[in-house]
Amino acid sequence: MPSAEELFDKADLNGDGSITKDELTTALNDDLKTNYPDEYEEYKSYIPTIVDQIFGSIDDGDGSITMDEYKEYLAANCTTMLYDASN
Ligand SMILES: [Ca+2]
Repeated sequence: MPSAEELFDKADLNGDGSITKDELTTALNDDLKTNYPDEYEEYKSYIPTIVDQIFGSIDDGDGSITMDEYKEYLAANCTTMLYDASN
């Protein structure tokens, strides 16, 4: 199980410390092809929607996700998940 930081590094294709929509799209395509080769053709049409949802949740509006934004998102969502699980 890769850590959150490893996933971020994997998606940050040019290594500049932020993830653009193009980089996230490419990373999701690669991940889908590698892990779900049989479902890839079926699922790939959903990728733009997933990318838009992730950017809608994380991005502050500049079109790229930084490691700080990403960690804040994970931290906020972990808290929500723990809260939901404990109630
Ligand atoms: Ca980048």
